[in-house]
Amino acid sequence: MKYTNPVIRGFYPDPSICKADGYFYLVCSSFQFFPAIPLFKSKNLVDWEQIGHCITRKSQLDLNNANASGGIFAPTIRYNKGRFYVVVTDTDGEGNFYLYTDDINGEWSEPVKVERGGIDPSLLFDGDKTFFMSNGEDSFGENGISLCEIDIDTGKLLTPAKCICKGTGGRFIEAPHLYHIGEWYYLLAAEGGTEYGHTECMFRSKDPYGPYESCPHNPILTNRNLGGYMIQGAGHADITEDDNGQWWIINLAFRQISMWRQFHHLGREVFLEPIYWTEDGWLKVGTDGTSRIGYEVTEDGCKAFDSAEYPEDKWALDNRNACYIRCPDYNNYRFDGNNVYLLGTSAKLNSKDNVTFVGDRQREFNFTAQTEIDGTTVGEFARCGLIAYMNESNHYDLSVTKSSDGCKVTGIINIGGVEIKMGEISLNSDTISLKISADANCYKLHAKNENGEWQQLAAMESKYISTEVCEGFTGVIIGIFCEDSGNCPEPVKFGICSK
Ligand code: 6LW
Repeated sequence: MKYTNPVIRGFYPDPSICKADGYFYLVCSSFQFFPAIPLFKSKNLVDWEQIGHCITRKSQLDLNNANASGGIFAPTIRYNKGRFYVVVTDTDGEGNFYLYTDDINGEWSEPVKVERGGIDPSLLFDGDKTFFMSNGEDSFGENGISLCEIDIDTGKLLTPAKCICKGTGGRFIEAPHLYHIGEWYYLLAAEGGTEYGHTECMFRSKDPYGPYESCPHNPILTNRNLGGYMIQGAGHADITEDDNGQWWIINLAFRQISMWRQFHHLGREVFLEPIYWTEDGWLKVGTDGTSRIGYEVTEDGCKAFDSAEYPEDKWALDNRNACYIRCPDYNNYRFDGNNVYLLGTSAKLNSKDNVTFVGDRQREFNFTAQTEIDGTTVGEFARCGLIAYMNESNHYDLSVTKSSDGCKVTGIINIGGVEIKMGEISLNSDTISLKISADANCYKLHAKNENGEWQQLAAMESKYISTEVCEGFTGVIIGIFCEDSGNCPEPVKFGICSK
């Protein structure tokens, strides 16, 4: 098999994987966006299809006032006796809980709370026991990876939580996953933080509560020593075995905007490497413990390759991938064929309000997004448009408002909460065509002028909406939005150019 990383592209961090009935299933973090916890399915670990989300109902999660890069962190998916479980942290509200379903294509349960602190929870089903782990303080105030037993029917703790591992000395030991393989309990955990120093480490013990010995070649995975390499930040991993007996690790990593420019704005993405058991029962990742751009994997081993043509992508809104911010009121959205109707409210983009916004992740550096707004539907007090959105303080907008003889379009750059108005054009045509195009380094915002030609209204470097500048854990989402401060707003009609 030959493939290119990332295998899931765009902002889908903290991947966790399980296998059931010949398929692999994968979940990721979603932070302040709703629906929450994207869920993917694959036959071969390389081609993934998003089949839905685990959290689709407000009764499962309240993201009102969730912070940007707060909300839902680091789910783990596991399968046991015909049932799927996803355990996760709501960092702005409920803490740790799990959901379950017997039908992976159907709805998930209401949350079952686990009264344990920490983040990055995980489960191990082991005989008739269910172990719960997270990183943070144990029941005695000790910090590290802590483990306890829970009753999986109620979420109740059956034992106090005990710190089982403090790591190898790197900062932020997190993302624990425990596996019972043969006579060993293997613990995988990330260290170093989710930036350029990120690593994945491995430990083992014959008793789930330890003591754990550290793998002699820890970290088993890291790109921290690959200077001038596009892929950085590899860590936060989970492992699985395919039907041919080949083992695999999936992890997050990110693509810098170029070899020597240490900025990333597409978020942390999903990477895949083959892994191999050593004779003394440890894992080696890929060719040399790094996460590479591509692999060719045969029965004899694997070869890594370090360059790939990154394709161009066109944005299209699809109900399955659509992201809303915090707690959307679905009454403000109507999808009708290629058209989307957005009803603006007084909620503003530059706030933690539930602004009317729907978008999809940007998956490639080179891409174009286009929409046509029906200018006759833009109300006197409305502001609507097309946007490259990192969070409420950092986004690049094509903003449409009503003017005396039609509409005007303004290119607006928001960086660090500062709004900079760039070019503006007035139009008296009924159709307002907007386009955002980008390459790795730069976004360009255009509108069609009176002569029907694309006119650039703003251009800005991608690095200003990168994680290194804006902080946080998310990536750029391309969306359409509508605000309306009038008393009786009408929905604005957007024609979305599909792929
Ligand atoms: C997550 C932590 C991490 O909880 O980032 O990369 C945090 N690792 O494990 C948020 O995604």
